[in-house]
Amino acid sequence: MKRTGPTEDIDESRLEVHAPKDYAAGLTGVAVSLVRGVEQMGTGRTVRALRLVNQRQGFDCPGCAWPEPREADGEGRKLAEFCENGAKAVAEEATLRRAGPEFFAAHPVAELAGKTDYWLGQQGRLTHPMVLREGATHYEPLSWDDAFTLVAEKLRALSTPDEAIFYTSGRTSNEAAFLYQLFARSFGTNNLPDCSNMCHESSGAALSATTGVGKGSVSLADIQHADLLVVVGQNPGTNHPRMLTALERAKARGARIIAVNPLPEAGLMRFKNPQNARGLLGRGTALADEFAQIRLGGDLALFQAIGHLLLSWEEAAPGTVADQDFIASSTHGFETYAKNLRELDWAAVDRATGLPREQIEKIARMIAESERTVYCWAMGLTQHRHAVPTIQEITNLALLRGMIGKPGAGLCPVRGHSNVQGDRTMGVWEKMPERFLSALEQEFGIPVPRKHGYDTVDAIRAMRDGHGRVFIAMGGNFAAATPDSALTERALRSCELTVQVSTKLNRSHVVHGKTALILPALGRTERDVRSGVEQFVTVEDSMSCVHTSRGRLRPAGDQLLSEVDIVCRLAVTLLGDEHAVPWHEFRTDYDRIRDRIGRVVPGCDDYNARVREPDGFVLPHPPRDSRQFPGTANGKANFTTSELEYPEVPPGRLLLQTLRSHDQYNTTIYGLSDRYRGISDARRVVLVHPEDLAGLGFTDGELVDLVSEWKDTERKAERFRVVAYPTARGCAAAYFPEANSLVPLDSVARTSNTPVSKAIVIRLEHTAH
Ligand SMILES: Nc1nc2c(c(=O)[nH]1)N[C@H]1C(S)=C(S)[C@@H](COP(=O)(O)OP(=O)(O)OC[C@H]3O[C@@H](n4cnc5c(=O)[nH]c(N)nc54)[C@H](O)[C@@H]3O)O[C@H]1N2
Ligand SMILES: Nc1nc2c(c(=O)[nH]1)N[C@H]1C(S)=C(S)[C@@H](COP(=O)(O)OP(=O)(O)OC[C@H]3O[C@@H](n4cnc5c(=O)[nH]c(N)nc54)[C@H](O)[C@@H]3O)O[C@H]1N2
Ligand code: SF4
Ligand SMILES: [Mo]
Repeated sequence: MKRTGPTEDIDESRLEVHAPKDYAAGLTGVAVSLVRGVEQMGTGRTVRALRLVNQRQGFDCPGCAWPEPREADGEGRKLAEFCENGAKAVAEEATLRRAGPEFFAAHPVAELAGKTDYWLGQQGRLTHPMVLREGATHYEPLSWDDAFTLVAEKLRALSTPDEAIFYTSGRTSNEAAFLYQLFARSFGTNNLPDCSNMCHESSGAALSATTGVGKGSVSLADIQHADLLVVVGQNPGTNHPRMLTALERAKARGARIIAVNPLPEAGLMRFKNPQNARGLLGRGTALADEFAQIRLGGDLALFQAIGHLLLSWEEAAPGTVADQDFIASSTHGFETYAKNLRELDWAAVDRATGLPREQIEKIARMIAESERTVYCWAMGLTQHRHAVPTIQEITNLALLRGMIGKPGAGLCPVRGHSNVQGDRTMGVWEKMPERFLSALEQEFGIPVPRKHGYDTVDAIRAMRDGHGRVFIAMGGNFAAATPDSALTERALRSCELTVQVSTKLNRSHVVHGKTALILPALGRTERDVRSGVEQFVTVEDSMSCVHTSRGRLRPAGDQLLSEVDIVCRLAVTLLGDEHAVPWHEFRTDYDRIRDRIGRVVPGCDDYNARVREPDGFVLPHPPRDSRQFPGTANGKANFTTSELEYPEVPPGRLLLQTLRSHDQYNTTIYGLSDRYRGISDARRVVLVHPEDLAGLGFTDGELVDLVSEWKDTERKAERFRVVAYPTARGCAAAYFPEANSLVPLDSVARTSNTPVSKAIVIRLEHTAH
C-alpha cells in the first residue's frame, strides 16, 4: 500500500457532474469505507480499528456527535456501530502516512501555503514537535522541553494575559478540555474561543433563554418514539449518517418526517440501510413524507406562519391545538406571542420561504395532529443573522403543543464535532457562569478572572488590532474554518507566536505567527499509557450522554504526547512546580482529573464511578427530566416574540450558503467525491438553479468568480465552476472552506456572534481569461 500522500494537488478541470442521488448509503457506502480504510491504514489495521469504533471497550468515533445506542434506550450496540463517514474519520486519523521532519525539510512553508487543505491533510500524521523560527523558511524539529520553554517565554512577555488566545476544536476530550480551560484561567484570561462559536452557539443562546438549558432535550429513544420528526437545515445523510438508522426505525413505527431544506439532500429522501438486506438490495426506506424546499433564511417566516395557523385553529376550537395546561403551569409569554402572530404578513412569508401556501398549511396540520414531535436542526439554522430568533420560533411551536419533557418529543440541535458539547460542559467558553468560575476558584485555591474573554470573531478582531499576540489552538484549523480568510490570515500572521496542537497538517500551520509551533498530539484512536497504565478519556454526545473512550491502536509515532500531557507540561513550565494546581498528578493518572471534574462541573458528581458504567451516564436536564425550567430567570419556559425577518437579496444577486461535501470533515478533505450530489474530482463549484442561471446570463459548466457584497465592501473568490442544480430559487451553494473568504467578519448572528455562512449575498462574474 501507499504510505505517502498524493504528490499532485486537486486539478479543478477534472470536475465530473452526474445526476444527484435520491437515496443515501447502500452498498457504495460500505465499499467506500473499506477502500478508504485500506488505502490509509492497510488491511489489518482497518479491521482492528473498525472493530473498536463506538464499542464500549473501544474509542468514540472521531466523526460527529450522534449518540451510540444505549441499553437504557432499549437498544444494544451492533458489531459494526459506525457509518461510512465514521470509517473515513477513523482512517484519516489512523493512517500510516506520516509528515515528519523529512517532509518539512523538503517543503518550504511558502510552498505549503500554496497547497489546498486536501493536499496538506493527505500527507499524513504529524510526528514531531516542529518550530518555525522568525524569518526561517522551513519548520525544523525541536525537543518538547524547548517547545514548552518557548511558549512560556512568549506568554510571560505579554503585557497582560488577555493578549493570549486559547482556541479549542470539538474533538478534545473532557479531561484535556477541563485542564486546558483551567490552564488559561490560571494564567489569567477567559479568552477561550472554540469551534462552537461558529457552530451551535446560536442554539445554545436560543435555548438558554427559553428553556434554561442550552442543549437538546431528547434521547435516542425519543427519536424512535416520535410520531413526527421535523428535520430542518440539516444534511444527516452526510453529516450524521447513523441518524438515518434512527429515522428508519421511527418510520417503521409509523412516524412521519418533514424535511425543510433548500436542497433535496439524498439522505432526507430515502435510506438504504447497509446493515440489512432490504437496505442493501431493495429500495430502502422512504424518509421525508413532506419536503419543503425553502429559500435560505426563510425558516423564521415558515415557523411564524405555522404558529399563526396553529393559533387560529386553536382559537376556532379551543383546547384542540394548544396544550393549555402546560402553557398555564410551566410557561411565560404566551399571550404576547399569540398576539404578535395574530396578524401575519403572508406576502412576506411567500417571499421569505418561496413555499406554496398549501404546503405550509399541510405541514402545520401535521404538527397540529402529532402527539409526539421532535424538532432536529443543524447549521442550516444556526449560521444566519437571525439564527437565534429562528430557533426560538421552533421552540415556541414546541411549547405551544407541550412538546418538551415527555417521551417521543423535544428539541434536538444535532451537534457537530464528537465532543463539542463536552468541551463546553468542561468550561471551554469565554463567558462561563459565575457558579462555575467560583467552583474552580474554590477547588484549586487560585484566582479566576471574571472579565469575559474573546469568542472566535472577537479573537480575530483582537489579533487584527494588535491586542491578541499569542494564539494557541487545541486542535482544529482556525485559519481555514473562520470567516473572511484574507483578513483572518493577516490577523494570525501578525501574532508573535502561533501554536497548533494537531494530529494532521493543515492551513493553520502554514498561515503562522512570527514564530510558530506544531505540537503533535495523540488521536482519539490511539493507546495512551501513563506510568505503565492505559488511560481512557471521556466525551459527551449530542444527547448529553457522557461515556468513556479508550484509544487502542499503536500511536503514529513515539514522540506524540496526549493533549492532557501537553497542557500539564506547558502549565508546569509556565506556572512552576509550586503552582496550586497539581499538574504533575494529572499527567500520570486521568482519574485524578476526573475527581476534580466531579467536584467542579455541575451534574458530574461521582464522575469516575459513573463514567465506568457500561453506557456511561446522562447529564441532568430539568426540562427533559421533569418539565421544570429552573435555568431561566423566571423559572418558566419562555415564549419569545420576534419580528418576521429574512435576508433581502437585491435584484441580479444570489444568496449563497457554504456547506460540506460528502467527502470532508470540516476543513479536513477526505476525498473528492460528493457522491449524493453527483459532484466529483473538484471542489471549486457553485450550485445554482438552472432558471436562475439562465436569468442571470450564465451557463452550466462556465467558470465564474463569486463576489460577495456586504455593506460597502466586496470580497471575491475566483474560478468556480457553475453547476446547474435543483436548489431553491434565488439560492446558491459552494463548499466550506473554499468559500470562506466571502464571509465578512462583521456579518454575524445577533446574540450568538456566529459568522453568517449560510446567507451571503453574491453576484456571479464571468471569469476573465
Ligand atoms: N462527514 C461529516 N460529518 C460531519 C461534518 C463534516 O464536515 N463531515 N461536520 C460536523 C460538524 S462540526 C457539524 S456542525 C455538522 C454539520 O452538519 P450540517 O448542518 O448538516 O452541515 P452543512 O453541510 O453545513 O449542511 C447544512 C444543511 O442545511 C441546509 N441549509 C442551509 N441553509 C439553510 C436554511 O436557511 N434553511 C434550511 N432549512 N436549511 C438550510 C443545507 O442545504 C444543508 O443540507 O456535521 C458534523 N458532521
Ligand atoms: N463557511 C463556513 N465556515 C464554517 C462552517 C460552515 O458551515 N461554513 N462551519 C463551522 C463549524 S460548524 C465548525 S465546527 C468549524 C470547525 O472548525 P475547526 O474545529 O477549527 O476545524 P476542523 O476542520 O474540524 O479541524 C481539523 C483539524 O483538527 C486537528 N485534529 C483532528 N483531530 C484531532 C485531535 O484529536 N486532537 C488535536 N489536537 N487535533 C486534532 C487536525 O490537525 C485537523 O487538521 O468550522 C466552521 N466554519
Ligand atoms: S454517525 Fe457520526 S459518530 Fe456515528 S459512526 Fe457516523 S460519523 Fe461516527
Ligand atoms: Mo460544527
